[in-house]
Amino acid sequence: MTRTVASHAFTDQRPGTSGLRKKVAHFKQPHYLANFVQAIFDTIDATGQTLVVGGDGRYFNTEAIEIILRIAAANGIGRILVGQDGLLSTPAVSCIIRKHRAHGGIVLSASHNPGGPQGDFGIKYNIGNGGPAPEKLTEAIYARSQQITGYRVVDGDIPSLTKPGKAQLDAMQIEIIDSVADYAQLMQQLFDFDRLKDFIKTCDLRFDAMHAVTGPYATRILGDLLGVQRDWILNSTPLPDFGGGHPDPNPAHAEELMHLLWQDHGPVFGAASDGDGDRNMILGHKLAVSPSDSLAVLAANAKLVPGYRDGITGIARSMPTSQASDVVAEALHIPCFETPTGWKFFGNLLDANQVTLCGEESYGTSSNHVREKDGLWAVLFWLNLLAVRGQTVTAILKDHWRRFGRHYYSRHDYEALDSNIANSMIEELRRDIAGLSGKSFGARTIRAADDFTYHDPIDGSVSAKQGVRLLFEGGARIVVRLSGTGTEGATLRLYLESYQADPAKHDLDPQLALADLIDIAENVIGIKRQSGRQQPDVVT
Ligand code: G16
Repeated sequence: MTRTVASHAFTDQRPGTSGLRKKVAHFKQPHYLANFVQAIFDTIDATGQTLVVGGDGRYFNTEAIEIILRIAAANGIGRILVGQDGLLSTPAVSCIIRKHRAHGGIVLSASHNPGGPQGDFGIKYNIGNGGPAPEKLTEAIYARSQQITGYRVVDGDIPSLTKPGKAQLDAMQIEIIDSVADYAQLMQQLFDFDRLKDFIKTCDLRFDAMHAVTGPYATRILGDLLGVQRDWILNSTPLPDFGGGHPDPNPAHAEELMHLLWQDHGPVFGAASDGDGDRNMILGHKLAVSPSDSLAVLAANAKLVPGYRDGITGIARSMPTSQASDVVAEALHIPCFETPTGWKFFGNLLDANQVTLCGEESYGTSSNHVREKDGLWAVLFWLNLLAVRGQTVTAILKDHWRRFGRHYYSRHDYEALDSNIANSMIEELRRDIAGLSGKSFGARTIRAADDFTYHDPIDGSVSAKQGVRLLFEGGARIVVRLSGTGTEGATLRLYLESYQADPAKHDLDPQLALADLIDIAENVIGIKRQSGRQQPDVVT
């Protein structure tokens, strides 16, 4: 039976960089999630269509799926594919939408943000190409959420999600699907699994699933299909609170893995993925690969991997990501696009076949095989490269720097700042931009300064105020922007980049190589001065 539940609009439902993310307690307020889901259905018109639903298994995942199923049935959705146990990694949702030609999908995740009752929750809608809804659509969903006065639900039994199978909720068919199968099949099409199996027998490696959604994917793909020892796949059981950890694959949060790789006779390859399986970190022995370098290395070596044997059409990177891939694109005579932060901005370029590989400094890399970033894909790509080149991560990276030069890179995050202070810092900087060009600080001179505006070359849409850039002579950059994924106060991100062509100077600690830029940033922006913070909370 369908009934309408009366509710009232919530003013804070504008999606950020990647969907709507809030504290769990916020999402659990009566009507909060239901309103947003109704706003999605009111906006997309998917009557009679197929949708995909799944999440990263964090606290509130199962309850949220039940709410979505009831509202979907009441809104005339024809069929819903749900991951077993409610689990689907973000790249798997993208893969399943594409493979089953679904109208779209709903991803339940707050990505790398901590989970549990005190943690974060999130929801986003992905469109029929498998990618995050573009801004036009997220804005329309938000606009609808502001007018909502109620939502429709169907009463009736919700099937258990623990086993694959089919069930009916009113007129809607619910199909509980194996969370891994479609995705694993796609990986087998892209990479040389026979070669990988042989290589893995010889490689001392560790993969850290951080108690998040990649656990079942890594166990099946790395373990069952490729023969990685079970105890080399760390933290492989997804937990609602990620074991109390912060499922963010970076040197600051993947401590256990870092410790193993930094042992004197430790593993030669390490990798980790985040809460919803779309991010990746790649480690060599005592070496962390910067995500920007990772994109550049994959692009430069793509032809060595079966799925990209015919070459790549172009590369896209988010604006704050280093220019390491621009140099590779130039050498390959292919274009390199610069987009705002947010995977949604890559969708048009991928659909138009303008680019094959995309990447971001925030530990995201992927290709045209899906429309999301893809953690395990990046791990398999690197392993495939190591197998073909017969070299370690360290050797491949050093070789890359010798050939293309090194883009020293670092990101400094100042988290949970007072929003007013953070906003006024950015506003002040915007006001000062005009006067910065031509200014010198020691050996560095600012060539140009602006607030990045993106003109989408495919649909002509314009996205302004995407981050303040100080561009120096010689290619160095300082970029500042406010994060669109935090749930507490404001997070200010400072991105620093400096190019070094001379191989004799490729072995510096990035913080030292960037020390003068760090000083210039403080001089011009005054983050420490204005926020009262003595140092960033996270340095990657
Ligand atoms: C999301 C987006 C990424 C973005 C990242 C950080 O990733 O999909 O495109 O780079 O957030 O964004 P911000 O700097 O605004 O916090 P994820 O893995 O959190 O979904």
